[in-house]
Amino acid sequence: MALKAGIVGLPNVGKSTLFNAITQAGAESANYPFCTIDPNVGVVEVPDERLDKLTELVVPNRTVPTAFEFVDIAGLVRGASKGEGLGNKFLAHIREVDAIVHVVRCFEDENITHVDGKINPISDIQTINLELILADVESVEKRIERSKKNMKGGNKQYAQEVEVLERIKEALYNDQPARSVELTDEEKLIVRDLHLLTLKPVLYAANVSEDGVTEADSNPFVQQVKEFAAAEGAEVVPISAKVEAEIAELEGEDKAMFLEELGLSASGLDRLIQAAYRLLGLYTYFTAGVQEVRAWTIRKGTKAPQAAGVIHSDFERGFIRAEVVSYNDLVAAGSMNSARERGQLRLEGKDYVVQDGDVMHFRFNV
Ligand SMILES: Nc1nc2c(ncn2[C@@H]2O[C@H](COP(=O)(O)OP(=O)(O)O)[C@@H](O)[C@H]2O)c(=O)[nH]1
Ligand SMILES: [Mg+2]
Repeated sequence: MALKAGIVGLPNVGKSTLFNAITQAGAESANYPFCTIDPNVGVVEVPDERLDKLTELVVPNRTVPTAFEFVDIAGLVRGASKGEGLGNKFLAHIREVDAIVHVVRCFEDENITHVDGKINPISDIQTINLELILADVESVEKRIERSKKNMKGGNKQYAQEVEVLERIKEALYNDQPARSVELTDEEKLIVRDLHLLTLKPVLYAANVSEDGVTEADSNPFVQQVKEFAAAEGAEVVPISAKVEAEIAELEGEDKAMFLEELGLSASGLDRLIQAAYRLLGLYTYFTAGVQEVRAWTIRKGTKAPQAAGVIHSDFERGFIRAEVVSYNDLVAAGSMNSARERGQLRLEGKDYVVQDGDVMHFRFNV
């Protein structure tokens, strides 16, 4: 399961700089065989305090965080939905991602050209959003036309489809993204195969100048982005792509010293990765053995056998049951044995819905 967050934004806002920082920060590729081999795709490990705590408790031979992919999506310019720049190619790439990280230029630098000649984060955001909306209008209108033809056969399903799509179309015509339309689970299913761009969850990465990282909160550009995002219910992560690229080249003590010089406690990259992971709507469960303590990613609502299948298809095929203890119970008990003595180790069957933070041990037979 390779979940992807796509990095979008106007040219020269710092997308590639951020992407390079992400890939340099590096993930042990041998641990993530699912990952795509593509220069525009980078694997990121998800920092998780719970994994650190479990490592302290179990003292395993190795610890493996969970991961997902970031994609650097180049080529979005004004007019992309009409084929400008890389146009449709860009749009096809963005259809494949599960969430969008929208990089917004909040740094000033005379040497770096802005496509519109001046820094204006809100106008930049609206330019990108408009292209995505226009692309969706095209998809929705096409589908409405087709469904209306099919409706003549008397199939109620098409009438419902048209009703939902008309609602989305109206939002798009009002410059609102498809995600602003309230949809039931059933309706979401109806529109799913359209892969609407503006239905994908979004977070904004406000790229600030290297000397403005600690004052990002008082940066008026960042403030504007925050106000805009708040109206949409979206999150903003202030970050300096350039600083992150420099941090990514350092290790250990050098890195700590550099962060301290900048007055930062942790890299902005970690905050961005965590925010993107939340945005993907994912749960993490853990396996904790002496060989390996490891975090695994599932979608909300995944049942035990399918969760086991993320580790290996044999685990799913031959699933018998799972021993489960919640992370909080395990940490409070201090060890697997005392959790068992306290009766906090549960045996769960194939209908168990795995919860975020579950520590699982699977019994299987193939
Ligand atoms: N001063 C400054 N320059 C930056 C920053 N982030 C990116 N740049 C520069 O802006 C230019 C365009 O960046 P790039 O990442 O290629 O933008 P992209 O077109 O969005 O991929 C490069 O010369 C970067 O070095 C930043 O935070 N501050
Ligand atoms: Mg680029």
